[in-house]
Amino acid sequence: MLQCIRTSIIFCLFGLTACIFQKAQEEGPYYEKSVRLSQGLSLDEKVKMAARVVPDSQQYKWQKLEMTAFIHFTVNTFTDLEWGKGDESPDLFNPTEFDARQWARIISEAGMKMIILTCKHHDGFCLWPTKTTNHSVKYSPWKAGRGDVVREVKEACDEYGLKFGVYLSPWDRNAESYGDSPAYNSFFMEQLKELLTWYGDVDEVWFDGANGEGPNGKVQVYNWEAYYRLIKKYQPGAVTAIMGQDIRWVGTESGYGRETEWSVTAFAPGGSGTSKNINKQLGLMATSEDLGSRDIIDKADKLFWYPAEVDVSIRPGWFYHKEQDDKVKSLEKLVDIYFNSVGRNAVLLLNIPPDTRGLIHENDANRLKEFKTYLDNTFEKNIAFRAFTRFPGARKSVDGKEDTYTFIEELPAEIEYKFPFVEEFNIFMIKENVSKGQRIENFKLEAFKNDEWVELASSTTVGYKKLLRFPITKSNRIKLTINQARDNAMISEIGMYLTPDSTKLP
Ligand code: FUL
Repeated sequence: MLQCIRTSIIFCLFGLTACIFQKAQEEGPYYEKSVRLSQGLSLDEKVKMAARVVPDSQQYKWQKLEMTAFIHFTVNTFTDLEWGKGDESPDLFNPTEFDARQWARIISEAGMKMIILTCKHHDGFCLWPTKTTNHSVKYSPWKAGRGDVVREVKEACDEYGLKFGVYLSPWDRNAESYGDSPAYNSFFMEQLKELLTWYGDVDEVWFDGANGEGPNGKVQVYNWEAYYRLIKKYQPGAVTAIMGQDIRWVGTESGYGRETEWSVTAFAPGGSGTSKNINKQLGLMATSEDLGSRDIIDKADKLFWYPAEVDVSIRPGWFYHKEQDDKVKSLEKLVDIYFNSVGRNAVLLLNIPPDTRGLIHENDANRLKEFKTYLDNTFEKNIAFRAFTRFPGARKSVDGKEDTYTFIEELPAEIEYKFPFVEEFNIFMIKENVSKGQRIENFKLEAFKNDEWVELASSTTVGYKKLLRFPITKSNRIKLTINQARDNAMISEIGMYLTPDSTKLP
């Protein structure tokens, strides 16, 4: 009898746990990278499908990098130009103290996780000893033509634990074949193949959208699909960006993403004819304000996981210009950019152009140090870590673990968090579990002050990470309200922080 009771209790407990466990889960399906919306679906059905479009593993890994670095370096560095004409002599390329390890050290110490190098910019000069043209480092005086910038950068990235990406400009103002489409496509693919096969792992391939006419006004028709196939063949782990299939240009070069930034868009990736047609039909461009609202979803036949990358230079130009030495962006500006890129569901790609010595200039290096110190001091202590909460499962949003999350079925949901002491804070962070899709459409944050709830901030989308700033507030209770979501909401983490110097910075 006793045994029987014991067994029943165990069963009941087991059932209860299973029930609680089930509540924190949801049934599929999920759609990796894209989903087709068949005709006749209601808007609600379409929105639910949008909520279940998820990144593939490469896109998810990429998103977690948060901050990455761009390096613009080529003959332009020596001619003081932004866009070389393509007729520059390789003799011009001669950095006197070239040191890729200095770049990688400064960049990794600044907390960035990858370097994307302009292996070839629009002027066509190749930073590696390519076999495809004489317009390269091989024909320059640097290291008597025996140097290879790409190799040195890749080796430095490996040494400092950084990922490595290649920028290869499709537009080439030097190549004779440019504009003779089949000939240039095979020339370009040969260059791409060298970059993909000579240097080990490549993590991102960046195809610029800037494009001009070839000699005699000839227009080059790129074979994007063939380029993508080549990348899949030789570097299946790489993401392709901008005129690629995985990562979207945010649409500005100012460092600012959208407040409402959906990683699921109706905007079709890449440069293929099919994508162009879809985008033309929907009237969408990378710069459009809205790429993924309910209105857009309603018109779309297909949705894509296509997250945003925010590229911006630390100086006014993409390339080094001596007269810009005192125009390195201020700490305040860099911090603002951080909150409006990483803090708006995007990855920041910050350009740091080496100078004619082949070194990152002291002014840029010092600013990056200040930037890192600011970020460390700000995000060192999460006041909300292990906060007390009665909302079922909400402790998982303050446990400091990425892979656990608070699962919310009923909306609106009010989640209150209580801290052991009254604290000061002026930054709120919230992250969604985007491995299961991006869903939150509207939320607000309040603090309990003088016997009432006071609104601190509110916003629309969350995605991988949203950061919101507000005046310094003192309290030991905050309340997060998720007003609207496309499906069950899943909050992987929240944070409350205090900026170290809030008089200087917003
Ligand atoms: C643009 C280019 O034209 C600029 O020179 C720079 O490389 C920037 C990142 O992309 O399209």
